[in-house]
Amino acid sequence: RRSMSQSTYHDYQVQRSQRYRGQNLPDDLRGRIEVIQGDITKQRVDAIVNATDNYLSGSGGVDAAIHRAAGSGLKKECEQLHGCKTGEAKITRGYNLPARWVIHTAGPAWQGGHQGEDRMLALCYQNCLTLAEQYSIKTIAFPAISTGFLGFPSDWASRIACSQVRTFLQRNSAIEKVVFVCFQQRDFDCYLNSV
Ligand code: AR6
Repeated sequence: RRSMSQSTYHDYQVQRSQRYRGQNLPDDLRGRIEVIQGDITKQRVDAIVNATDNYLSGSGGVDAAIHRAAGSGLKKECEQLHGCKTGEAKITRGYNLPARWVIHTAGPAWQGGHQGEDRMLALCYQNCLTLAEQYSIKTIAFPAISTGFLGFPSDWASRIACSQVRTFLQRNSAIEKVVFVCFQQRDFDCYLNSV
C-alpha cells in the first residue's frame, strides 16, 4: 500500500471504508448526505426508512431484516396502521433498533419505466422526508427503495433518490443528515455516481 500514489491510495481508502461523507458537495449540502455500504438495521440515526409493501407485512428483503431486528412490537404497531399505499409513508417506533423511529414506505414495482414509476418513487422519498420533519427527526437513513424484489434499476433509482433528497435538503434546514445505506457494492457505486 505504501507504494501507491496519493490518489490511488485515496481511492483505496474510499473503497475500503465504503463510506462517503459528502465532503465535496456544494456548501449548502456539505456533510449532509452520506453514502455507506452496510446494514440499515445497525444505523444510529433518529429514523431508518423501511421499503415495505401495501400491507406493512415485514415479509422479505430489508423489510424482514428490520422486523427481525426491531422485534415483535413493530409488527403489532404495523397491524394498527391499515396498510400503506404505494408512494405513501407511515411512522412507527423503532423498538429494539438503535433508531428511535421507522418510517415505512411502499415503493413502486418496475414495469418498464412508463407507468409513472419515477414519479411514484420520488413521492416515497418526499413523503418520508416530510414525515421526518413533522417528527423533528434530524438524521435519517434510507435503503435503496424498490431496487430489490420490486426490480427498479439501481442506477435510475439512485438518481431519483439523490435528486429528491438534495432538493428537499436545499429547501429547508430542519433535517441535518441523510444517509443512503447500500447493502450491495453495486448500489454503493450507483449512489456515488448520483450524489
Ligand atoms: N440494509 C440495507 N439494505 C438492505 C438490507 C439491509 N439489511 N437488506 C436488503 N437491503 P427489497 P423492494 C437492500 O427487496 O425492492 C419486501 O418483501 C436490497 O439489497 O428489500 O422495495 C417487502 O415486504 C435492495 O437494494 O425492497 C416488499 O414486499 C433494497 O434493500 C418488497 O420486498 C430494497 O430491496 C419491497 O421491495
